[in-house]
Amino acid sequence: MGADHARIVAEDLPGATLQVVCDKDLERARRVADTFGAGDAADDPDSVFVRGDVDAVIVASPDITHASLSLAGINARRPVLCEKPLSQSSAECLSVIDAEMQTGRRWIQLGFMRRYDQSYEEVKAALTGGLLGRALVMHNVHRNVSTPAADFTGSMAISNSAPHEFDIARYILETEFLTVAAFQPRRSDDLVAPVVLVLETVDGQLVNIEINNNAAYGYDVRGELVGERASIELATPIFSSFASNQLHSTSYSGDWRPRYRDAYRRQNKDFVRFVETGLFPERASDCWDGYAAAAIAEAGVDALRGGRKVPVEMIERPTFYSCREDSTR
Ligand code: ISE
Repeated sequence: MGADHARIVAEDLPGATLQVVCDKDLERARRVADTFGAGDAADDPDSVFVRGDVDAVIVASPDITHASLSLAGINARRPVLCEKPLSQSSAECLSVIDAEMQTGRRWIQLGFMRRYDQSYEEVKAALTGGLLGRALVMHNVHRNVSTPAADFTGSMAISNSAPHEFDIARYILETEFLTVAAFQPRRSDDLVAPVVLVLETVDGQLVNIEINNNAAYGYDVRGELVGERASIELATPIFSSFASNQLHSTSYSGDWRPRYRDAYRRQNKDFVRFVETGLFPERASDCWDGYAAAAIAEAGVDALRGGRKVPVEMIERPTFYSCREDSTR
């Protein structure tokens, strides 16, 4: 993901310059920096945040480093686009929220890029435009070809992959979750089986999510929002279809990056505007959204382990995060 963001900044982000690429493996940082024409390479993230030639930082390192690097950005007063999740621990998310609130403005834009995907944009527009009537049920399917890391577990399907659905459902329905139940079938092999989650919102709606990190056939994200009068379904952008031997076929991407290429570009353009103006983007997710995703995931992991429905426990939303416009309060 870091190399992908470096490419976006270098090739597709007017107004931004790729200044330095940082990785704990300095040689790898140098390779990416050379590939995309960055001015420099580094292996010490803390030094990068305070450089005079760095205005903002994109964090795309392993999940467990996201909160500490976001705190480094806040302490250095540098806007950060942090890949999801903010943290897999809701308590750690609260420590970042505390630090950000103490500065009086938002610094962290979180990388829930599906908010910038046109198919979800049309789902949200259909609901806010009154075409569906009251939203009742949101169905979500999220399938990866194979687990993104060797040590991936069913719990990580909930804490690493499902946060995309937690966030996009909250964003589209403009609600919070009350409870979560989680189930897992048994595979015939030792691969991580799909996890099926059923969530209740505080507004009496249902959201179900299938996370399958070992779908094998392709990267496949589906969704449907069912209202009292109509429903709307996500469509996956298809740019070509193949016909041969009396067969007609289209292809799946191998992972999320081709499928959400445009969403990442649009998200990162909003980040550049955020850096330039200090105005937090209306559409973007922030530390509160990161905290909510972590709290829901923690309840989901408990539900999977305990085999029962679990309440989603969250603090009261601070007013600091309730309005979406100006971040420079
Ligand atoms: C990965 O971190 C992502 O963000 C992808 O969008 C998601 O599909 C994948 O499951 C995650 O591991």
